[in-house]
Amino acid sequence: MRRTKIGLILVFACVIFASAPASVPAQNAPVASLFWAPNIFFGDIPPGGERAPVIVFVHGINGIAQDWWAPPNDMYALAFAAGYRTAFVNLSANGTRNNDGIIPNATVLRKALVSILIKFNAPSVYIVAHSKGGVDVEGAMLDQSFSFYVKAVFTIATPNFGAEVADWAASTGAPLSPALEALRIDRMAAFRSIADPVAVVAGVPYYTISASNYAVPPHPLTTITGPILSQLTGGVPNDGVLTVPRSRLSAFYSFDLGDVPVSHFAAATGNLVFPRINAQIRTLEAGTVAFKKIATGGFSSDGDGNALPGDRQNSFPWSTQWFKGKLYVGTGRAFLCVVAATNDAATGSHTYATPIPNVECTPDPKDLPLAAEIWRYTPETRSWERVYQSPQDVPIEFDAAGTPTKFTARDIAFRGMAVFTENDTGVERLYIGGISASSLYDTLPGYQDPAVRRFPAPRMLWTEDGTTWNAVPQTPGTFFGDLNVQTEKVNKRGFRSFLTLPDANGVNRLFATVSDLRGVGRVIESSNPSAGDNAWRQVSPSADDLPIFTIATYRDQIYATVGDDGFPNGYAIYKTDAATPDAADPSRYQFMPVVVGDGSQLMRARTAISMQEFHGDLYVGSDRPTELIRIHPDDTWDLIVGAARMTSSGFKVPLSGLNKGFNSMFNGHFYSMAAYNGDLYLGTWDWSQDLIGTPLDGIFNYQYGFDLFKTDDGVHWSVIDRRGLGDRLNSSVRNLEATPFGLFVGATNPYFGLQIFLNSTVLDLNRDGVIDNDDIYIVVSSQNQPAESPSDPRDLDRDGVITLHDAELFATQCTHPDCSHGAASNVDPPTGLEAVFQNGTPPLVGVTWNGPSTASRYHVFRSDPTSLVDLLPPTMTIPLPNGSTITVQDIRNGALDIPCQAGIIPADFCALVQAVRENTTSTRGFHWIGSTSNLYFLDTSPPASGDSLYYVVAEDASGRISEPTPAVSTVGR
Ligand SMILES: [Ca+2]
Ligand SMILES: [Ca+2]
Repeated sequence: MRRTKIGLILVFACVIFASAPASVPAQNAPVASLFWAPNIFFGDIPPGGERAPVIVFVHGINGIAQDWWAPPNDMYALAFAAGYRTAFVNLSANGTRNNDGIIPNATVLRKALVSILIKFNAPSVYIVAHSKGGVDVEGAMLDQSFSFYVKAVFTIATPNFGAEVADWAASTGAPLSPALEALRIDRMAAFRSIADPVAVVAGVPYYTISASNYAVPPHPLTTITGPILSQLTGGVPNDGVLTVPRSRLSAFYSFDLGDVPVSHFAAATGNLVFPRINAQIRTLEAGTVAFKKIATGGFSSDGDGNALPGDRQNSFPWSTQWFKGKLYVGTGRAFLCVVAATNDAATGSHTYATPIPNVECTPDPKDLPLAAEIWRYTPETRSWERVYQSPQDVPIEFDAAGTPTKFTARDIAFRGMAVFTENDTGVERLYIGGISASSLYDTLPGYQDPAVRRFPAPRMLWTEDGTTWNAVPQTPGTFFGDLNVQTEKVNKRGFRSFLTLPDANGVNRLFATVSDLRGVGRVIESSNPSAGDNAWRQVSPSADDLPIFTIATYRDQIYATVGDDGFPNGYAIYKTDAATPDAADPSRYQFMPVVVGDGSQLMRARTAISMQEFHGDLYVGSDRPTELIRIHPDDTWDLIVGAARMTSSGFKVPLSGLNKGFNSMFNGHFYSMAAYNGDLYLGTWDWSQDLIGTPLDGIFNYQYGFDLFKTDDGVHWSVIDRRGLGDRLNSSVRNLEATPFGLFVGATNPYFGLQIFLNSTVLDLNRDGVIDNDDIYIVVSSQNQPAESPSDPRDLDRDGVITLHDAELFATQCTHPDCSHGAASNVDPPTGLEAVFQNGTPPLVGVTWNGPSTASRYHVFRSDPTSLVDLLPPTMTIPLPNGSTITVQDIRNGALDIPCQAGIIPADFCALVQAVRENTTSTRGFHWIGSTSNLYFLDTSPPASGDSLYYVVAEDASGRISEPTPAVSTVGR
């Protein structure tokens, strides 16, 4: 059976391998479908483009849909060749040239979008609009049920601030068409006063392109109006209908993609504007192309939309682990409700009663659905199953006789996992650490007297087969049984961080941290972990003295991140050989400082969060203020990302040139890291979406969603995505799990449920951008060879030998169902990017790079810093967490310094306070600034502050775009 199947694949692979690449067929003209609506024309679907991004084209004043493909316009041809699905809307239902006003056209667009989304089965679209079509789109975007499905809008020569020509026409006294009437300057000013605030809150980016030369090509209207307009405006460039500045939009939600030197009616020509639109969309799409969503809504559906029995209350993929060829995910439930209820229990506050936007908490916190779940993904069948659900057996309400009347879950989250090889049997088991509900409920009346009843201890479970789960024994009076007896100020509410490390005699030991709900705790150890009870012991000092957050193995020792509120001088890194006894308490191990806080930072990171070995160094990411350091084998260390600062080992500047948070004050944790396919990946927790519903919502909403970065050398970092991989309510990358089948991303979404993504590029053996028969052929032709390393990607089952079984597994992971060639293909990105700022009038930035030989041109992108002074006016009032308000100027004057230092105000808010105090700059999205066939580009209009970031993409002769180079800063040059 297996041989037959593989034989067929082999034959097929050889045929494909030997054949010449198929030529791309020419596209047919878009056709309207009476079924969907006579005014929507659908373009051909490009080869392999069944799931490609969709672009909706909207014509301008006096236009029709055919304007986009009637010669000489090559817009549709270029969009098809670049692989997009396309739809072209006629704003007039009867197909005549349209001169209607904004409201009727916006109504047409709203109806059309529904049809387009259904026809393509697409989650969202890009919109490209010419002239007044852009204003019509902005009108449709006033409706959230429209803007929700739009990823970005490109306007070309759109009279966003009206058109001088409309005012002239009105001044003649002649009756105006509704379209022209709408474009009068005072009318558009009124429209802007409505549309701008809505656009700011919607958070959908606009990209504007202007037309600047009324004379090219000659046009009966613009050759007459252009010179007059130029004279009246003192030479401001115009397209014969409007001046360039009138086509731009507010910098709060738009990016300017420059001018094309043609007149108004020629500006929508494909070869003039499509290359920059394509480059911009490709870079916006880069993350979601590389990372496929395979589960969403807290396991309420898989990546193809098939229903799963999870729900949105699975907020957190709090632990992930690869075990026996499958991925396991432990969830945390109803996270923001738990935080509010915990806060109430700890402080007596009533934060639980305050509704949180997009979050459903039960009216009574004792009814919260908290039973944590364990899910399993089988890559070869691409299927998910729930393999465990915590029992609902902890009493939290009692009647007068003391009989329980209400119960909650035994485990409200599974926060850490590890694979451990048992010393007696040699079998591998998966261990998983739970969190109890004690932080919510142990202050309830039934738990006031420990002699009567103690809240149950947090549990640890283990499994050999992935479906049968066993609890580690916890007999009261033993070490493991008494984890609910609080012996230190830092509580024991659950397990967080796990690792395995053999001792000098080769005896395997499982280490775990026992922590409070925040994750601060101490290290315990066992060489027979499933025995529980007294087979475990604490091996680190008291968490009150050495508060440990995360542990990791580095050079056969255990490195631990250390810190807490009040811990002197900020976060630290300690290590232990897990053998030498502590002089003060020989029952514990000696922990030695590696990196210690220096106390010189205004605001100090409470602790460090993540650790990952890469290229022989240990990378460590911190809590706020977020910085990334790397520790060398001799325990010296570099600052990679963060504010230049004095440290206990001298003054350090960030080697990457990137400031704290990768230049975003909202990156509150460098949360997770993984080494995968030659790169180090880093995902963040971005707290900006906590501003939803506050006055700062619209100002910062372009920041919402976690950030994801990668580097191949530890110093030069590429931005994969800054907006949560397509969902801006994805607040953090809690786990990155590198596996033989790819890199899994566990994304927290505390609003609508966690999401899981998979990057499979390690299986693209010939690096052409698709997993297909060519890659299978490479595996088949290496059969019976030993794997070159333990992580040889061809040895997919990791049995040490490349066999037909590996090829068969490869065949389950193809980009397209039949393992045939896809349309997508790789272009190598440029290398060696540098940006040099030259202070002068005007300032200039010279950008240089080396190009791949296949590139025909390059697109340069820039991300501009925005100063908080410019974003937040001094008189703006900001509500405090306690309900009172304060002005920006008060904050700037230091009114909140003491409450923040004392920890009275939540850390998120104090991060904002600090940002205001320091006038932090906030980085905006990358936008296209120019194209060239040279290996250099001179940016003649950089922000004067000079601290922009740049990256470059390469485009080959067939219009394919590479992934971006690492982003480089001009700072410090
Ligand atoms: Ca391939
Ligand atoms: Ca194998």
